[in-house]
Amino acid sequence: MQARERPYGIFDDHADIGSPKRVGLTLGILLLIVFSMTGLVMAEERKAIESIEKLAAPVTFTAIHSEKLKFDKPVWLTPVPGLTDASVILEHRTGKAWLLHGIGDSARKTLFADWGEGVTDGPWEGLMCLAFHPDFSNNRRFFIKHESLIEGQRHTVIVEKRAAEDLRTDSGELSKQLLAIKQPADNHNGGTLAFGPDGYLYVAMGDGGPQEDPKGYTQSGQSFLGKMLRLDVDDVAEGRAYGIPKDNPFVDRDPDKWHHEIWALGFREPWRFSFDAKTGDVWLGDVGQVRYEEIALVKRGENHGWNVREGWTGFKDTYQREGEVYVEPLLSYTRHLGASVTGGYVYRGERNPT
Ligand SMILES: [Ca+2]
Repeated sequence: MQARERPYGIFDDHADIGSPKRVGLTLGILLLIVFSMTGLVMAEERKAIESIEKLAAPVTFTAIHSEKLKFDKPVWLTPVPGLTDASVILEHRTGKAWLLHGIGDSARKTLFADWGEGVTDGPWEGLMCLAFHPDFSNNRRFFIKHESLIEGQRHTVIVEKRAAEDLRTDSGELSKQLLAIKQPADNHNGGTLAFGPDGYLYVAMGDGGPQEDPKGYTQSGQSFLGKMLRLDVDDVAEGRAYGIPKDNPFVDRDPDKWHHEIWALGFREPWRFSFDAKTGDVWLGDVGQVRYEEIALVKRGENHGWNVREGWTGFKDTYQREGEVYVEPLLSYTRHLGASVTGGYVYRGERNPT
């Protein structure tokens, strides 16, 4: 099954999605909180976590470079496949990507790319993420996500690029836009794109802003906003820049009503997510409106509730659909325990036992 034919490129998510008489939820938080929730009872009426027990032993961190090495608002770091001892660090607002060579006091940096000219610079807009293709060391393909002005209109774009043969810089040879998603406001643009263990590219999109998702984009199948998307960048459909995986959950739905790229929905500002290296599970931090931050375990086809649900409580019923199942977050905590949740990784090592 394929989505209806349409040229890849710019998608206008501001189309009138109708007024449903529809009765139709960030990780500096680490796994500390995730582990601390072990033993929580899944009950119908749950209250957000109000307190968290201290760990028996504090988590320790090791500096990956000296204080002399400076980065301007670094927002993402990822190792470079095919290179030993090298990572890429993205600068949020300058649009620059740096290669960090080595680790510790002797680490140094060289410029991987400067995409600043095409990247919108704002407190919530900028260069968000970079994902290397699973076979990057052979095909040199990688993907970036950032905000961009297209004919004066703000968009979030997913762009494919190719590294130089030594894998240490962007070659500049290729810049293929997979998606350009129109943004109603400068915030809530989502953060991560990453390849799953299935080889598909997952993209987390926020509700677009500005606050409370007033147009109901998150619950609409006609919008990319508030969604986890899943794209096939290897088996590319004719006339498109990507393919739709055959087992994406909504491929059997009317393509005029549901984008077939959607893998899960109901997110407000899914900033960082990661795959559990052992189980493949998707762990995601979703920034709350005012009251609750959320950590979610996301599975195929799930609706995580925003803006009908926030945390473990109701938020607004405007876009609620009758019979719709809203998946609750694994963990919901109030702001006095921390600011906007980021995301994190499942840790099974022994250096920092909990
Ligand atoms: Ca936005």
